[in-house]
Amino acid sequence: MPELVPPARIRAAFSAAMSRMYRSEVPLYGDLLEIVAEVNARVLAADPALAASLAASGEQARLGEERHGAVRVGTAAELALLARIFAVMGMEPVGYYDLAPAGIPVHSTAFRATDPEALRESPFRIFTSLLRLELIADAELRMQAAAILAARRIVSDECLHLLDRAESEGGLDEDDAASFVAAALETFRWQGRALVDRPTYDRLLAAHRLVADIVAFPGPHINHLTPRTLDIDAAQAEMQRRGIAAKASIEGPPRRAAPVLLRQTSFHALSEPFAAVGEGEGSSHTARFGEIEQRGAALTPAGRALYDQCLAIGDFTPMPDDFAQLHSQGLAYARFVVDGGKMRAEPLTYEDFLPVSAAGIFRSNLGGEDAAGDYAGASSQEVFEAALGRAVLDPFALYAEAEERSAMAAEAR
Ligand code: OOG
Ligand code: NI
Repeated sequence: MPELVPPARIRAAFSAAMSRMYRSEVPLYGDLLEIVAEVNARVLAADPALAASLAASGEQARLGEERHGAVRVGTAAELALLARIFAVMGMEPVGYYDLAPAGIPVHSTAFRATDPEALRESPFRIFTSLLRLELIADAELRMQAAAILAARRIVSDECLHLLDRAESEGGLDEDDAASFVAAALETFRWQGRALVDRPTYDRLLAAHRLVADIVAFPGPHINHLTPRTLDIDAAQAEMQRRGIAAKASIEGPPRRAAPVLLRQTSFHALSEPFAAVGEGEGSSHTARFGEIEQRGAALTPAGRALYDQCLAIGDFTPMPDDFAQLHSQGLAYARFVVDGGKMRAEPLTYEDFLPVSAAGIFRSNLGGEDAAGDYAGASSQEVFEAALGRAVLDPFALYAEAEERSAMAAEAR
């Protein structure tokens, strides 16, 4: 029996391959990687305590590797297929994000590794959104979009074949894993051609820019890839200094001494040429961009409720700006380390996303505020899970479990 490759290694290889591909497709992403590497090196050199803490948690090693991506699919079948592909890489759907209240006709989950050890090996995650066609008002266009989506195939036969093998044999050997990564990558490549003619593209675009992005093309092209920085303000300033068209404001909490959750910024989407059916490469589509993020402590449900309140009033003073206080007040999760015989609580890194920030990122890359539709109606986690073919995992339960396990391990020492 050939040896099976651990899923974390397949995930790491896929993440690296995706990064190479995106760098060649969107060269500005390469500039972001450069900026983030420089800023991170500077922060670590200036802050030995932070460097020691990140080294102790194994996060320093993962830092240069760390990134998330985002893709958008059109049907339940496509979502379920991606879930199977990501499962081979040890990624499970965590959390439910409803973007409709923010005027974006999708709902989403994040595929990621769930236990701290696997996250250390490769934290790669992918924010995956499913189009809610039922939110498109024009019934005729809705039917046309459904027909286009039903006819396309986003995964190659080779990839499907390897997927079946991985599922029936419980994994892939070295050769198959390499072929699987290469085949899966093709699903997310920008192909520079539409499935539809120009008038149809224009009609989809008029319904919502996102509808065109999801429906008009052969597959779920990767729409951004995001490296993790230790100082997003410095990275944002450097983007502006280099003349990169950065988003005006940083999403998420303000700059704090004790970072929480997630802060994000992006550069605006590029115009990329594509060929509509019956035409040469005369059209252009604007959807793909670059983003950077800074990650802080994971908050408990109480901490998250406080964050949401602060965000709503635009004032973060009610949230203690000190990790020890956040933790002792039950607002943030901790990771326990033993240091000189003493147990110490360190922040547990937030591994997920924020719906309000995500909506801001979507909007800034879909042509501004006018990209917001008006979608009343209930959030539909059940519908999403039915499409996915399983329930999403509860992020809070994962953080609580990680905290508990680290406490047990620390006590045992
Ligand atoms: C996803 C936007 C959400 C984030 O970092 O919050 C996201 C998308 O544009 O498809 O990636
Ligand atoms: Ni993102």
